[in-house]
Amino acid sequence: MCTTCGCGPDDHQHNHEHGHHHHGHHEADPHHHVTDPAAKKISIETDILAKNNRLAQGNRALFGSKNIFALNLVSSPGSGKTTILERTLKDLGEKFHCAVIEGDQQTDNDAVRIAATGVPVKQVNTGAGCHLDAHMVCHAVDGFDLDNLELLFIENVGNLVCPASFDLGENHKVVVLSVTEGEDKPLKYPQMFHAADVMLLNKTDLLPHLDFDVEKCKEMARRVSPGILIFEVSSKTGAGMSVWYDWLISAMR
Ligand SMILES: Nc1nc2c(ncn2[C@@H]2O[C@H](COP(=O)(O)OP(=O)(O)O)[C@@H](O)[C@H]2O)c(=O)[nH]1
Ligand SMILES: [Mg+2]
Repeated sequence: MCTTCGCGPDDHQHNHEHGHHHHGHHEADPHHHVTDPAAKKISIETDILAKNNRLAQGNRALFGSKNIFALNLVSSPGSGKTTILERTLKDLGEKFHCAVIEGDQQTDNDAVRIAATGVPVKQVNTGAGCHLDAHMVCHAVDGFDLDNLELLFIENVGNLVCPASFDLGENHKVVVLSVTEGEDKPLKYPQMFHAADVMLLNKTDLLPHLDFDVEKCKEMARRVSPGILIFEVSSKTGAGMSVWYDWLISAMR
């Protein structure tokens, strides 16, 4: 058994194919006679999310006890998460003790980019998995000096769907949308924009070449998430990044 989160060796591959609830003891299985495949699917999803939420609460308690401010960066592939992190770490890395967890299905390309900034980084490859979960994060932070860590960035797998459902124990989800993706993405992927507290509208340096309507995009984001904070940035030129830093520092304190 793992001493960090209490997982057993079979946990990672457990497919819950009988729809059992696993609360650490055996009990009457309320789904034993379920034959409707849709109902069975919902039951399995509920199991997975309940387990994830439990582990996320553990992560949150750990981060809280160590005074670690954790941000979960989510977006579609290529919106600029890693580039935003590279610049943010260059600009804030000397003020705060930072660390990064890099989630990708394959390769350690992003971890190599982050390591070049001098900040400790841990790569998590999810294989076929389309999101990070709280269990992966729980193990990934194990390697960091948590007593001295102040700011933890988690770059999620590029995907605007699944990461919305998986709490990692972070303080805030930060969704990155780049102006090349079209202003309607908040309406198309409302769960993600609803789950995020902050939206970084990235690649604003490209606006002169595009028809992208910034105000329309912000209005669409606020329609699905009225309280969402929106910062317009270019992680390439650095434009707008100081406003993002100001928010980050005030939210940490
Ligand atoms: N023009 C422009 N390109 C950017 C900006 N941010 C990122 N990129 C480019 O977008 C591509 C994907 O960026 P990356 O950070 O790897 O995205 P990720 O997949 O979300 O981590 C790279 O070629 C970056 O150089 C930006 O603000 N402006
Ligand atoms: Mg990346």
